[in-house]
Amino acid sequence: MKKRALITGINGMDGSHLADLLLEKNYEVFGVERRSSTRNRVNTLHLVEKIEFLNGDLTDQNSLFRCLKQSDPDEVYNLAAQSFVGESWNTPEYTSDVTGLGALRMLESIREFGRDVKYYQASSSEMFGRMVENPARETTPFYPRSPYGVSKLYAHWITKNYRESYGMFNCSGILFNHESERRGLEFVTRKISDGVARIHLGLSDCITLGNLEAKRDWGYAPDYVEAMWMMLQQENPDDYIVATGSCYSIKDFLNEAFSVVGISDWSPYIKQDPRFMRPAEVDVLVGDNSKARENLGWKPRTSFKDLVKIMVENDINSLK
Ligand code: NAP
Ligand code: F7E
Repeated sequence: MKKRALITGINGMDGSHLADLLLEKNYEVFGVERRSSTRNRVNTLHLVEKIEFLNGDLTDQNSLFRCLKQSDPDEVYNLAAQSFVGESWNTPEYTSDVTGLGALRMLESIREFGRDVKYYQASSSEMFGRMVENPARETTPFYPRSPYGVSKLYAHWITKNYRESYGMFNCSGILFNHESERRGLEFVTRKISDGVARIHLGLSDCITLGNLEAKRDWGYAPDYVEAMWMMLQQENPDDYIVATGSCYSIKDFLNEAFSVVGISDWSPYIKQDPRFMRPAEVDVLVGDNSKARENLGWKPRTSFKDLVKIMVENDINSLK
């Protein structure tokens, strides 16, 4: 019998990559999308005939319960969130509702549903924020620096608490930044890859950014969704860091991205604007992936250089 998976955030970057992976593994895939005036299926157009879309919203518990009844899943991947850190200062209450309480609503719905369902929670390296240990491990204390990070921390702990309180098979993947050609355009990597492609094609003459000194541990999303799936295939539920172990600055990303189009001095093309600075910045994030390597047999397959190249070349081709 085919396994059945329910994915929230199906139209997001990770949701669409995870659906690709699970279809390859012969799952029946159900994707939860929220209602919008115009459908946002840029990342999932290729999946329309292959998966079933269900209407649901993380702010509405009954809608989640209905999605469970309609899909009767073996595995639930809770990937939906207000996921943009910068936006979380503009909408802290909404972010807490969706990103924090949304996880609680899904867990409560699963409890109410009453069948054995394995649950994956999309936790984030933003929970480490001002890192108190470098690289961060599963045991490193958290110190979130944004309403988004705080909301994810709530979701993380409630996932763990429901595992301990009710014996649920709940796993949190503490994923460090991961990117792909399906990344939203407001995130810095895609903003740069799109900007470089536009400059290369003569469609634009600059990219306006915020803090260029921040450092991130960037991996490739299709590698990372594999770790999500692996966590739910283990004998026992647990939490894992998923990261590459290396980190690069925004400047390094710019170097690499501009070099794809043969530009070595990118400074004339970059403007900085305080609008893109954050009230509290996370200066550096890097993770230790030893536990995922040892227990899951997971490792990242795509280098930083290849990631940047994939993104820039994809944007050039799409814009052409
Ligand atoms: P994403 O592209 O922003 O996707 C988030 C998805 O959540 C979107 O499809 C969005 O729907 C959906 N969503 C937002 N609010 C919702 C609501 N109220 N009800 C139902 N769906 C809602 O994010 P991503 O990069 O794929 O990340 C996936 C998950 O991993 C998120 O939880 C994110 O916070 C977390 N995470 C991401 C990273 C990373 O580096 N990418 C790292 C760690 C953790 P619309 O399409 O309608 O907007
Ligand atoms: O910012 C700096 C910005 O918005 C990265 C989400 O997936 O990963 C992501 O969150 C860095 C920050 O991602 C611009 O200040 C400079 O230091 O691409 P970002 P993020 O905040 O790291 C974590 C792990 C998640 O969980 C989140 O869901 O880049 N930066 N200039 C800029 N950032 C943006 N967005 N735009 C700029 O112009």
